[in-house]
Amino acid sequence: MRRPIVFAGGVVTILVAMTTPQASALSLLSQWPDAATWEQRTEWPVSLVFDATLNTGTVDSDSFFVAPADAPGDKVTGTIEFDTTNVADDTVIFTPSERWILGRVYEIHATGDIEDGAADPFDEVFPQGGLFVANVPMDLERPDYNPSDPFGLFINANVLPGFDVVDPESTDIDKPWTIPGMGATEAWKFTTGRPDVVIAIIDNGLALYNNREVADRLFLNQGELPMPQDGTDACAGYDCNGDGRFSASDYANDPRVGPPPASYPLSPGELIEAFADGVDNDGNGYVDDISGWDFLRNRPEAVGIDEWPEGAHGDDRAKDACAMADNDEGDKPGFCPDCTLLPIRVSDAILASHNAVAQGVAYASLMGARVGVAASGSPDYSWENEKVILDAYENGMILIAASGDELGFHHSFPAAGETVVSVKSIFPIPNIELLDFLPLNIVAFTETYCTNYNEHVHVAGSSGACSSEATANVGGSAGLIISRANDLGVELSPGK
Ligand SMILES: [Ca+2]
Ligand SMILES: [Ca+2]
Ligand SMILES: [Ca+2]
Ligand SMILES: [Ca+2]
Repeated sequence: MRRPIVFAGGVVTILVAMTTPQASALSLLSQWPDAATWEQRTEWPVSLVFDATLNTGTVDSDSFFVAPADAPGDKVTGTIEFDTTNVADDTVIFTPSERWILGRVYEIHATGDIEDGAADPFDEVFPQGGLFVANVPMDLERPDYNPSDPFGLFINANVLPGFDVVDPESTDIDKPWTIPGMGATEAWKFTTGRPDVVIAIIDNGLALYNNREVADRLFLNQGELPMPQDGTDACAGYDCNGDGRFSASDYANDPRVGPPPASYPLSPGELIEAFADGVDNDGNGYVDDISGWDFLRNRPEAVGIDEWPEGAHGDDRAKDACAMADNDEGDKPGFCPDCTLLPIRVSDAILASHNAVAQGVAYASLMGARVGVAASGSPDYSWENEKVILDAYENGMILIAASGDELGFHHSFPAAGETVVSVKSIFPIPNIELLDFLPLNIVAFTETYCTNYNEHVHVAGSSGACSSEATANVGGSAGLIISRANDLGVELSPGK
């Protein structure tokens, strides 16, 4: 019998075994996954193990259904596989016809008159608690492992490390040391982000707007765009396709918008092409700022030069923070896969002038961003620029910036600024050949070969490399925290 499970903050309380057992020869021995399962991939089936033989004739596709806990009407269809063992552990496997939605809380319901082998009905509510959360997207690349073997886990992405191998599911807020560290999968049990939480990537630009991982996460400035059309008819609102987000795909059936390049999704690039009219329609001082701004060239396309040696550094930061999950693309989702990205270009490399960064920060704040990610460093500094960053902070935007990658103790701006969260990088300890029986990579982190140690470091962020990736990962994490606060109606200031 499981103890009651209370999630952090007392948000959800699952009381198990609260129904009086009915007279039945049949009961559920176990359910997988259940609320205590720390990892459930979005494509995995659920299984129910009964403690006795089932009457196979009484189990069919109507016997069970699975639905989001907050929307029982949204039943997920699937197939029931009856694992006829005819021994005392008959198993029913429910395989969804589509993937579970990342981060949704699902509930398993029994509906039919299922009988055991002696024709006694099973009429209990699941005594183990029916909830589980699909918290690992299918586009997170990881080798197979045995979930029952804690040392069988190998981490090859920066999304999962930090969990407590002794008690990976702990959410006991009285024992914070038992709560897993920077494991996004734990946070995804509560939220995968919200469209109204905007994360500004203040960097050297995207590689291209049409990237499948970010195209439909990019911010659109409603004040510079006409109402989308469905054919010749104006849509009822800017969210034309009704997915809860105003993004490029809302113009998919708009005849004024040209098609994206072959095999690419529609992006703000096509909208700039179609709707840039040389007028600052929303009067914010930026002409045709449909999706971000380039402060280096002072124009509305925040796209960098991918072919340069440093590449489009900003593109990777955008993906670290917000790459879409479960879209058959990429090898890892962003930390906040359902937040919104505001691309702002301030440099052509990973060094940026403090002036340009401050302009980018001011613009991000103006457009309502709650998080700024500045994974670049400025060797210069001015108090006027620092004041701009302070204003953004007081206006509700938290700036997350890289401490730098020189393995040194010098101060790099904007990270060293008074109100800025400075991030250094750590990564899982690589396994050591002579000690390869020890899974070091899942139990501890180590210093990287790059990142700085200036006096102002606030957060050691996990990454695969240096402080840029760690900074964008922390930015995505901040997006998750703000999203969850918004869900709960909690006002979160940058200071909090
Ligand atoms: Ca939409
Ligand atoms: Ca404008
Ligand atoms: Ca315009
Ligand atoms: Ca993806």
